[in-house]
Amino acid sequence: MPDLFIGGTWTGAHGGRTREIRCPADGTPVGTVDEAGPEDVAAAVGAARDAFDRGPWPRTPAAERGRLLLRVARLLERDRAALARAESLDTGKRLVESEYDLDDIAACFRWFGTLVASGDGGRVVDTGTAEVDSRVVREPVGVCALITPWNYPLLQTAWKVAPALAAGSTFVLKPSELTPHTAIGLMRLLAEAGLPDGAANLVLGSGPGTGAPLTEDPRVDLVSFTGGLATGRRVMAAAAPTVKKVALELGGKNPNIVFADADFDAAVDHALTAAFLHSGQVCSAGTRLLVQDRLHQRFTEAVVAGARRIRMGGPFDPDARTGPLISAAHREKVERYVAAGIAEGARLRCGGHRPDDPALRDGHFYPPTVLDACTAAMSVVREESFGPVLTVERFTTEEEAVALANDTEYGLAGAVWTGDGERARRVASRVRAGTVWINDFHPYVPQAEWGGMKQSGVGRELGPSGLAEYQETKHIWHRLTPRPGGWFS
Ligand code: TXE
Repeated sequence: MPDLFIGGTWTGAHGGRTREIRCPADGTPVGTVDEAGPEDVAAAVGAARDAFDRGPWPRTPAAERGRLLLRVARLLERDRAALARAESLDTGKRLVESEYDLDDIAACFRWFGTLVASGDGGRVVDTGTAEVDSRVVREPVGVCALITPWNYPLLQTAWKVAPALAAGSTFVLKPSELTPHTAIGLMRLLAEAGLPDGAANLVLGSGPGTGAPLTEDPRVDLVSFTGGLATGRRVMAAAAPTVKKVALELGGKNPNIVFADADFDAAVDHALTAAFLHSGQVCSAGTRLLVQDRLHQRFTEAVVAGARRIRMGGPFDPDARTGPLISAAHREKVERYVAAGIAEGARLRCGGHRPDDPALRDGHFYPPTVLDACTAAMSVVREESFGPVLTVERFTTEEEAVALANDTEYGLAGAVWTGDGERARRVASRVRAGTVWINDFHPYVPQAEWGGMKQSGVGRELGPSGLAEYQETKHIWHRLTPRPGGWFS
């Protein structure tokens, strides 16, 4: 069956190009999918444009759009096992993590479905005269290009698809070329749920070959992108000539600040999850551990001991606690950052080389790695390696902790650990990031906004703002009894 979904029809790529997908855990072939080129992208944008300008979806009442999203949530729950398996084969991540993701994905559809169905119906503006009915309404933004990465393929897709559809917009989705299978699965569910043809379109392929033409097409109104900073800058530049709206989520170098009065065991446990969950391939990973001087030695030793105990393995290995990196090229990038850190004076405390275990030989595995004695000048501290690499820096005062935390061009997330509630709130308010956890790391809920300050991005996903990204506001001024204004007479 062909894999591109354009105007409600499954179709192959122009020229018949395909791409083979292999599991990062052991290199086994997972499937071969169609690879879209510029002609396919143009056709998909045309279908989305037509569905927006002439189709029923943007004109479907909000309550009905909400009901469709709730149907999609139920279908996701029905197909949870198969979709989780597909996600794990594409990404190499543990099956249990993909299953958690599927629960979050269904919850995301449910949240946006409920939010839009409860609709605010616009706002009446008091103009000071009964002769005018003035209201501000929300309308769908139009045709959206949704471009997603490989670390949480279906989850990040859901964060865009669900609000776009809730708003009544139409879209063309381009998932990462490395992890296309669950996007195909989602398109099938949207069609099964009764979404009109052309409202949802799927193209598969590389960034330059498929993603770039999508960001340049003048018929696209908004580009929502999650991925790396360098690509995000390119997407923004490509959107500029036709002044498309852009929403960007571009990762982070997230500080995890631990004061000496923190709950020691909880802070150590969460420092490990913060840095090594999904082998560090998480935009909000707590990669910069900032520890107060007098706790530094004991805390770092405990983190190193914990990191050494983390067992790596493939998606279906019940004893594994983390999986491989996404690709050979990505592992080499992580290795270069670790080597650069050591060359710049960091002290390697654990990890730092490929595993010897023959069972892991065919996968892109890289062990949890801790670098101590780091400084903010090092590239491994400043740039996103996006692997299981934790850097440790020390601070003495609260002032210093805040300065170190904010010494980054990113601003996605961060955490502060302390037993002092006053200090926790002070530090949380001073860390320039879109999410700050106090005595915790990583939880999120679809009701709360997610996104970055500084170069971590533009706009917010999730929460009411996540829906507003896919809407335009319009002021409608209605004079109830027309009469001349008299300005020139
Ligand atoms: O990401 P890209 P890559 C970071 C992480 C990682 C780095 C590079 O640091 O090491 O990015 O990863 C599509 N026009 N994050 O190269 O290139 C691409 O096909 C339009 C953080 O995999 O950003 C894919 O669908 N689209 C991040 C998507 O962009 C283009 C998650 C992301 O790929 C394009 C992943 C172009 N010119 C990586 N070039 C996070 N924020 O969570 C590529 N793409």
